[in-house]
Amino acid sequence: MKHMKKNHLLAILLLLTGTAGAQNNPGNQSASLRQTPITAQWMDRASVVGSTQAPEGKNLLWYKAPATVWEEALPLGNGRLGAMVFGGVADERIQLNDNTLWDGQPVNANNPNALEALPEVQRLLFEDKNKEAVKLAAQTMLGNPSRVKSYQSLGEVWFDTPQMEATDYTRQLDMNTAIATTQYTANGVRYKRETFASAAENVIVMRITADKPNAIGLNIALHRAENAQTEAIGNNALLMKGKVGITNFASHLRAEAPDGKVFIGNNSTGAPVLTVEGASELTVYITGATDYPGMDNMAEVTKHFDPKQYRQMKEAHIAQHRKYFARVDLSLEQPSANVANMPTDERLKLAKETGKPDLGLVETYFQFGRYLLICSSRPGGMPANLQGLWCWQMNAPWNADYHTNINFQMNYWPAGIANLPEMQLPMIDLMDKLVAPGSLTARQMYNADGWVVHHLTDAWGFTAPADGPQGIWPMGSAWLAQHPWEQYAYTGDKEFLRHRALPLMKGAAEFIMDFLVEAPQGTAYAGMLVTNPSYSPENSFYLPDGSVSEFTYGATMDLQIIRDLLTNCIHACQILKIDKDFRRRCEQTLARIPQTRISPETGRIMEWAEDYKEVDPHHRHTSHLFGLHPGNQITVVGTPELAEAARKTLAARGDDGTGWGLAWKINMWNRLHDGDRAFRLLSVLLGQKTYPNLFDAHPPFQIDGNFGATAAIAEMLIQSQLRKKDGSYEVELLPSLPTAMAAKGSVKGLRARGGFIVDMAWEAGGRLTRVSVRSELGGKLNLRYGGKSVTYKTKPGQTIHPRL
Ligand code: FUC
Repeated sequence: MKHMKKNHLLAILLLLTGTAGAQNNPGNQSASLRQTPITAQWMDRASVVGSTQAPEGKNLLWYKAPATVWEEALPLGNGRLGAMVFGGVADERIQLNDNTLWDGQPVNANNPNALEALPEVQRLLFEDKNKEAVKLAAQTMLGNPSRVKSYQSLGEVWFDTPQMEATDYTRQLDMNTAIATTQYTANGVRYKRETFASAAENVIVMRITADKPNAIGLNIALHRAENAQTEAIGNNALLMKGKVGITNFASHLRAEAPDGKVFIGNNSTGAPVLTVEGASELTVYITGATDYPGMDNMAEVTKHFDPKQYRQMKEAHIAQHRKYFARVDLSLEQPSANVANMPTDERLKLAKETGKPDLGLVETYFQFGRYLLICSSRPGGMPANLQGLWCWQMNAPWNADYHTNINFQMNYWPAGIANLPEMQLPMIDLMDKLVAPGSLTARQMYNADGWVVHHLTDAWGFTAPADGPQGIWPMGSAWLAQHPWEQYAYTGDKEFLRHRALPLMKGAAEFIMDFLVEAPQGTAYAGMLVTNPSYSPENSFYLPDGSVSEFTYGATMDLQIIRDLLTNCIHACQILKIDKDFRRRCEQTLARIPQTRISPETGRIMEWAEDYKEVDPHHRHTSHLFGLHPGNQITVVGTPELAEAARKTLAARGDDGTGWGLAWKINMWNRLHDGDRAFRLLSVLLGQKTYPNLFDAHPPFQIDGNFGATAAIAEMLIQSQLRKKDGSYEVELLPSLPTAMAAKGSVKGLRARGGFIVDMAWEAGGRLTRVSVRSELGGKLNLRYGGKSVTYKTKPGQTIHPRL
C-alpha cells in the first residue's frame, strides 16, 4: 500500500513537470485524469459513501461527497491568504492564493497621442461621425500596453492517503466559525480534518485527527503550475519559491505530528514529498508571502507555529471572525425538515427544478456574501477582485482584475448595509494608490486636473484605457468615488470624510469638471455640459443609417454618475464647512448637466443622448439606471415618472442575465419596491447562476454576483438611500419584502445610513411585530414603514423602540 501511495504522488509530480511517460502512470483512473494536473477538475481515488446525517445549525454549507471541480471546493480566507478545500479522502487538494500575487508591474500606459486627437474625436462624435471617431480614438487613445496582467494562483497542496474507501462522509463550511471540516470513516477509523485561515497569524492551518492512535499516514506535496520550485526544509517542511512579473513569492508548509514519523521522501524529479506515518494527530501550517510593495511579508514565510497552541489559535481565529460575522442574523421561515436536511448542492438543484429557492438557502446565500467579504477584504489588505481572492488559474478570466465599470463597485455594495463597513477600507486604500498614476493619465491624455481611472485597474495602478475602444471610458474614478462617500454615510466618521473621502471625491470631480465639454448647437444637449467620448458600458446602438456604434457623447450613465459625484461633493463640503470655491464650482457645473430623460417612443429611460435603439435589448449592463441603483436620483416617492420609466426599462431588459447582471437588476427592482419581481430574479440567480459551492456564475465564476445579491437581499428588508435636505436619511423598513419571504422572519444588525442598526421581526404578509433601532451617532432618525413615517431625535448609543 505504501508503495502504491508513493507511486501515485510521484506520478503526479512527474506529470506536472511534463516528464511522465505511460510507464510512470500507476494505472488507476485518477492518474489518467491528471494529464494536466492543475485544472479546475480533481478526482479523489477513494470510493465515498455520504453521511445520512445533516449537520446541525444554520449558516452552513455541506456536502456528501468531495469536490470534483474547483467550483465545488470550499473557500477560506483571511483577507490576504485564501484556500479552496476540496475535501478529498485518498486525494485531498487545497488550492492557495495570496491576494498580492499579481503578474505585471507598474507601467505608464498613457497614449501620448490622445491629447492632440481628443478635440477631433469629440468633434466627430458631436457630428454623428461615429465610425471615424472610433477609428481615430482606437488609434490615439488606447493604452500601451492595452492589457493588464493576471492575478494568479499561489499554488496547491496535495495530500495523498491510503484510504481508498470511506463511509459516513461529510464536508462542510461553518460560516459562524470560518472553519471547513471533512469527516469520514475508513478502515474502522473516524478521521476529521479541520481547516481555517487565521488572520492574526496569516496562516492556513489544517488539523487532522483520528479516533484511533497512530492511524494517520499520508504524503504531502506543495507545487505550482509554473514559475516556482519547491525544496525541503529540515525533515518536516517544504518551501516553494518563485517569481512572476516583479513579484517574488513563497509558500511554506510545515507538518507537526508529535507522536508520528515525519520525513522527506525522494523522487526522481527532485520535487520533495513530505511523508507522515503513524501519527495520532497532525497539524499542517501553510503560509504564503510576496514582496508586493507596502505588504512585503517574505521574512515571515517560514514562521514557526507551536501545535500545542492549536486550540488557542483556533479560538482566537473564531473570535476574530465572529466579531464581524455575528453582527447580522437573518432568519426566514424554514422549509420542511426534508429540505432543511438536504446538502447545499441538492438544495440548489431543487431551486432549479422548482424555480424557487427554499428560504433556508436564501438565508445561507445572504450570509455567504458577508462571509466572502470578511474573508477577501480586510483592513490593511488588498480589496476583493473579480474573484474575491480565490483563483486557481495563471491567466484568470478578465485577469481577475478590478473592473471599474460595475464589478469592483458591486463587490462593496453589501459593506455598509450588511454591517461590514471596515471591509470596504481596502477599496479606499486602492483608490489612494490610483491617485498618482490616475493624475498622470488625466494630465497626459486629457490635460485635466484630478485623477482618472478607465474601465479597469490592477494591483499596479493601471489607469489608461485598456482592452479595446470600450476601454475609453474615463468614468471609473467618478463612480469609485461614490464609495468613500457611502462609507461616511454609513459610519458618520467625519475624520474619514475630511481626510480620506473628500480628497478622493474632489480629485475625481476635478477631473470630470475639466473633462466635460459644452455640447454644440444642433446636438441633443446643446449648450449643456457633457462627456465626450462617452459610451454606455458595454452596450451598442444603431445609428440612423443602420450602422452600429458604441460611442457617443453624454451617455445617460455618465451624466448620472457625475450628478451623484458632484452632489456628494457638495454635501461633504457643507458638512465639513470647507472648500467653498470648489463647492461653488460643483454647484455651477451641476446646474449645466442634462437631466435623465424618458423616451417619448418607448416610455423608458433613454440610454443615450439620442433615442437610439440598442443592439441587444437584454444587455447585461443596465447602466442608464445607475440613478435608480446604486445612485438615488430616481425614486418611487421623489421622481415617480422616472421611476415608472425605470420600471419599463427594467422589464424590457428581461429577467435573465449574467450572475452580476441579475444581481444588479434585483437591487433595481427593490428600489422600485417590487419585491416579488426581485425574488423572481433571485430565483434565477440561485437556480441557474450559482455553483455548488455557492460561488456566483457569470459564468465563469465571478464574485460580484454574490456581493450584489447579498446587498439586494438586505435591501428587501431596509433601504436608506433617501437623503433629506437637513442631511438625515429616511430609513425604510420592509420596502421590498417579497411575498415569498413575508410569512415570518426576523433580521438583526443591518446598518442604515446615518449610523443606525436595525433589528426587526415580521409575520403574516410582512406585518412588523418588533422593531428596535440603535443609534450609533445620535441625530435624527426618520423611519418609514408602509404609509407611515415617524421621526425621532436620538442620542448616541440610544435604542429606539418605534411604534409603527
Ligand atoms: C464587464 C462585463 C463582463 C464581465 C467583465 C469582468 O466588462 O461586461 O460581463 O463581467 O466586466
